[in-house]
This record gives sequence, structure tokens and C-alpha cells, in this order.
Amino acid sequence: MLEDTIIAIATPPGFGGLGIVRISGRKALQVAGRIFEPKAKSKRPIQERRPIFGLIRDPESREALDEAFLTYFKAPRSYTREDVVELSAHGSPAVLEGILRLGTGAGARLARPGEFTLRAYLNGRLDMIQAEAVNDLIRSVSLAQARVSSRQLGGSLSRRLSGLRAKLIALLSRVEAGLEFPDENLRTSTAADLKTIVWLEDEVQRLVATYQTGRALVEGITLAIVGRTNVGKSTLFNALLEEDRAIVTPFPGTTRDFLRERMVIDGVSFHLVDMAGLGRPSHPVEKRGIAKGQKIAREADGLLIVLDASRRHNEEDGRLIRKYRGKNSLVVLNKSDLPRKLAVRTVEELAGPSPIMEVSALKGRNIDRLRARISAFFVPGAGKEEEIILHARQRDSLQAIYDALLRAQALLSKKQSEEVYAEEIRTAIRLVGELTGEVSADEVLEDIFGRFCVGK
Ligand SMILES: Nc1nc2c(ncn2[C@@H]2O[C@H](COP(=O)(O)OP(=O)(O)OP(=O)(O)O)[C@@H](O)[C@H]2O)c(=O)[nH]1
Ligand SMILES: [Mg+2]
Repeated sequence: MLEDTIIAIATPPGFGGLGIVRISGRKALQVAGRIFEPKAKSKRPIQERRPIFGLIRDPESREALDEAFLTYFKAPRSYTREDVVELSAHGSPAVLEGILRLGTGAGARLARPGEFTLRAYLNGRLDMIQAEAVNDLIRSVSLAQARVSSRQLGGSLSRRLSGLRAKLIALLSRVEAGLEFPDENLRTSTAADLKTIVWLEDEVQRLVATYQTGRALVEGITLAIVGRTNVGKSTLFNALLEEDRAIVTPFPGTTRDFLRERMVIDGVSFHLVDMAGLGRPSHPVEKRGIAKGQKIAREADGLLIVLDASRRHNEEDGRLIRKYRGKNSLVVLNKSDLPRKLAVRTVEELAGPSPIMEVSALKGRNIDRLRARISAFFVPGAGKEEEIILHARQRDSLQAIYDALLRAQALLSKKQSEEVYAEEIRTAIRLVGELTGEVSADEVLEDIFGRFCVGK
């Protein structure tokens, strides 16, 4: 499979100032040499990593297609660790397709999606985590996600996993030595091994827990603004968006349908939803709006529960908060510019474990702090230099490692069969290997790389 030379357009489809065709494989230079003609007449051989200017020319008809720069990356100092040639021409789909056609005519084969990265992986330049990070980086929809992927591409998560693996191997070799030479008392104390296993469990569990943040980075977080009518939900919606988006009036029941807008905090996308307030509907449309709102609130990733600080306690608020217990919520105490009627104690009792933030949506008071709070509360760790799991595949592997560790721990603490215990540690080691791609079946590779973009 690595015998042939592959070719693909590396830039996105459509018209652009530049377009790049990439060739990788043993015959990369030879293929390029047939369709590219340097402008300078000097017969110097092509140098590594030095773009040279020339023409793309059909070797048969001698027709010139476009001007282009050719850059040669000599193996192994290239993305795939093979000989790579990049032809940078004008970004017209017709020109790029033409170059592709000439390239295949000259002996290259069209690359499949992800095939360049697959080669980088098979040639040992990237492990599986890094290969996935390449694709994540290309497809990243937020700066925060790009930062996480970029760190993983640099190998940060891979290093953490190899640390895990080293500890597991140490555990295994101790128990194996004990099994092989039972008389020599080589086994260190069970207590020390148990301690290591518990540490490993914590480490794995920490990583699993970051998946929620990872998913949020990729998909964004839907936050519904809920509360009674007239508490200032639409005013808050507008203040957070810094845009006069929703209609605000002094009359209860202003918002009837829902509005959804995107805002970005620290590079993370939040889909903010403003909707009808809860209260006694005076019109069938309001009733429909309330029902719709409740469905949205139930399905949202998190809630901003808005209370009006200038009004006395209302049973509705308590009912609302109780209704959404168990959902990630932040309580926003609005209208703090007006004389206070709602006691702090009451709000705290109502809010329970949810954090409370006092603002004035109308005056814009504390809105920046609310934004920071939203980010810290709903996506903990997103802004920090932390490892974050972005894929269900990675989360599932880590969960399986965790389960194996739990079984190992139980066996060890009950001092049951050392053979079975060793087997669980071996399972955990194998699972770490699968996660980083040290051991992987062809279909797994196909599944992972098949999701990549063409030309990467
Ligand atoms: N003083 C003061 N008034 C506010 C504040 N926020 C909103 N209001 C006023 O409260 C009234 C209702 O505001 P909206 O934003 O329409 O309230 P809502 O919760 O969206 O109301 P519905 O859509 O009817 O459920 C308007 O007159 C706003 O100007 C605030 O922080 N301070
Ligand atoms: Mg409203």
C-alpha cells in the first residue's frame, strides 16, 4: 500500500488565490518532474525546501496549464516521512483538477481521504492521538478547540498516556516476576501496588471527565434563558450578545416564540436561547410559546435562570428552580440597579448548589463578569492548559481502561489469583496501546482515517 505514490488537492474546494496539489511517495519527484518545468534554465538539481518557479505543462500536448511554485520535501523530513512535492498554483478548481489529471497520468494515484495522515501514522511520525488531532485542527470550529488539538498534535496527551503505560508495565513485570520465581519474594508490597492502581484510576477518570468539555468545544453549548415573564430575559439576551436582537417591552408576555443566537466566550461557542417567560398565559400563542420553551430548556446543556431582584419572592421562581434541579444552572439575579426586594437568603435557598450572579441587564452592570462565570462554570478547563478528550473513541477506551483497573484493584486487595490480576493489567496495557494506535486493526484505521478530509 505504501509502494505507490499518491496525489490530492490539499486546499479546500472552490476558487482561491492559491491552490496546492500535494504528491507523496517514492516517485513524487519523478511525477512532478514530468508535469512541471522550471522557468530558470539552470540545470541545478531541485533543492529540498526551496520553492522554485515554473510552469505546469502537459507532457504530451506541451500545453502550459498554469504558473506554479514547486517545493520538495525530501524523506524523511516531510509530513508523511516520504518524498513529498507540493505544487502551489492558482486556486481555480479547473486548474487544480487539471494538475491532478496530469499527475495521475504521470504515475501517481488519487489519494483517499486521510491517506497522507495515515502514511504519517504508518511511518511512525504521528501516533493515533496526534493523527486525530490533525483532523480536529483542520475541522476546528473554535479557537479553544484549535488550541486543544494543537497541543495534542504536539504530543501532550500522547506523553501522558505513555506515562500511564510505563506505570502499568512496571506493575505487570513485578507480578510476572513473582509468578515466575515464587520463592524469591520479589513482589513488592501489595499496598504499594494498590496505591499505584488507585493513582492510575484517578488519572484515567480525570481524562474521562474532560470529555464533556471536549464535546462542548466541538459542538458548542446550548444555554437556555429561563424565568418568569418580565424578569428581563430578553434584555439579558441582548446584553450578552451586545446586540439589540430580541424585543423588550415593559409588558409581561413580550417574547412568545424563541430566538437562538451564537456568542463566543474565550473561543468557545454558546448557543443562547431566549424564550417565552413562565406565567399565566393570556393568549393561546403565549401558551404555545411556553410549551416550546419548556422543551428547549429540558434539552439545553445548561440554563441561565433569571430572577427579578426588585420584586418580592414569588412561588413561581421556586417551582421553576425545582423543576430544573439536576440541570447545570446558573442563577442570574437581575435588575440589581433597582431597590432590592428579594432577600439574599431567599435567593441562596432557592439556588441551592447553583452559583448566583447579580447583574443589571439594563445598565450592563456585571455582564462581563457573568460571561466569565458562564465560561468557567459550563466549560471548566477550556481556557486552561489542560488535556481535553475530544472523541468518543478516546473516552470509550479510557473508560474500558478504568474498568480493567477497578477489576485489578478488587483482585489485588482480596489477594486473589495473581494470574487473573496480571491478565487485567495486560488488558489495560493493550487498551492504552489501542488508544495511541500502537496496536490497531485495519478496520479501526479505515474507520478513523476515512473520516478525514481529502488531501490530508
Ligand atoms: N431597571 C431594570 N429594568 C430592567 C432590567 N432588565 C430588564 N428590565 C426591564 O424589564 C422589562 C421586561 O424586560 P424583558 O427583557 O422584556 O423581560 P422578559 O423576561 O424577556 O419578558 P417576557 O418576554 O415577557 O417574558 C423591560 O421594561 C425592561 O426594560 C434591569 O436590569 N434593570
Ligand atoms: Mg422576553
